[in-house]
Amino acid sequence: MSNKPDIPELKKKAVGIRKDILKMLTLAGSGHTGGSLSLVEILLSLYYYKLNHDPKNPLLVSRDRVILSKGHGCPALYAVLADCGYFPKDKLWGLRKLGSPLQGHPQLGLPGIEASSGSLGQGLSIANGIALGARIDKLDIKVYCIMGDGETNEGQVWEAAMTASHYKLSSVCGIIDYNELQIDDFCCKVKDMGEYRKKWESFGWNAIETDGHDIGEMMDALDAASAVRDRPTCIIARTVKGKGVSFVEKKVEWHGIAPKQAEYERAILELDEALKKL
Ligand SMILES: Cc1ncc(C[n+]2csc(CCOP(=O)(O)OP(=O)(O)O)c2C)c(N)n1
Repeated sequence: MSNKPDIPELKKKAVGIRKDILKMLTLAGSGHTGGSLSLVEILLSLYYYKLNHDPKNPLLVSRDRVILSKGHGCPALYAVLADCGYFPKDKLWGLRKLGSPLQGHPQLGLPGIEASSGSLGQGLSIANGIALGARIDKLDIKVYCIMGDGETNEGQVWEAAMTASHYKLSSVCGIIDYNELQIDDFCCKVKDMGEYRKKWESFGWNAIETDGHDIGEMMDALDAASAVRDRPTCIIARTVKGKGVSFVEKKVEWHGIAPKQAEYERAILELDEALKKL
């Protein structure tokens, strides 16, 4: 972990990443816009601050791991990985094309991808396995698992939560992209999870609530998670689905569609305006 990066610079980078995401999705003509845009600051606080990683040596044994369990949000991950230098940026424009390593859900083989994902609910179990293996190998690594709030309706998440707490896997850190929406409605309407933070705590986890678009708060939350050595931590990062594009924000219909050309151009204008104000 390095010193804290320049937050104004990262805010500008977040706008650039959002523009990349929109271009990828528009060129692909399909994909998940809302749940990609909500992930940007979560990913930047990991990749530009917290992670021990080396994009030029993606299999570095001592690297921290990131599992994007909500795999449909991968356009955001791909854009950040390319920006870090894991692979050339022009690969982004092949999203979802036949033969491209950048498929609609992450798959092993692309540098920086630690697990194939997209079938929701599985990532935390994978994170536990990596953490237990690292314990045997005496590797001091962190394993971050990014989940959607809707995803945590899945029963497997809670089996994995019990496992992580049983084995005191403090190296595991769950991050919830808590944008309150899922595929076809608000999470509380599909299956209300009640007192969400208490739920994680009752499963033996340390839980931290934070603003998932405030990079400074996210960095502090990640540091607070590292300081806890006897339990796993869950960071509940409050986000806005579709963040940054007014006509996409909080709109359930933008879960699984890509912008059309005119929508793309409108969105880019908005983001360019936002950039001028930074
Ligand atoms: C096991 C499984 N069931 C259903 C789906 C279909 N699906 C894709 S995204 C999604 C909603 C996920 O909601 P959330 O985790 O909150 O993601 P976000 O709103 O952040 O995009 C569903 C049900 C899936 N990918 N995997």
